[in-house]
Amino acid sequence: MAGRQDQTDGAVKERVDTKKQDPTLYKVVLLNDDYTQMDFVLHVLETVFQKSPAEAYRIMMHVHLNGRGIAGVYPWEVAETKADTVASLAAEAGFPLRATIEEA
Ligand code: TYC
Repeated sequence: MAGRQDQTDGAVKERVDTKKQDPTLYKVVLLNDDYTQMDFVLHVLETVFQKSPAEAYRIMMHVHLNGRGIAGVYPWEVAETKADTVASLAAEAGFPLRATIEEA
């Protein structure tokens, strides 16, 4: 509407978002161990990291053979939540599976 203003006294409202946008991305890295069942790792990759069954299998085998592998890349708070979820699910299931976070 003409003449309608979101600002007063000529002060322009520059920020609408309440959250600051941090462009830095972080890798959630899954670590291999000798005890976590492969099926459990597939379940975690499919449910926490939204991977297809084929992609989950590829990542799980990569971690199994190479010691570590990227489960996903996210903004900090998302990466932290996913790594925490891996830790909770693993503890609940009695597996030592671990995920770490690294700057991408
Ligand atoms: N190495 C495990 C086994 O042989 C499988 C495994 C894969 C564990 C990936 C952890 O992040 C992992 N049962």
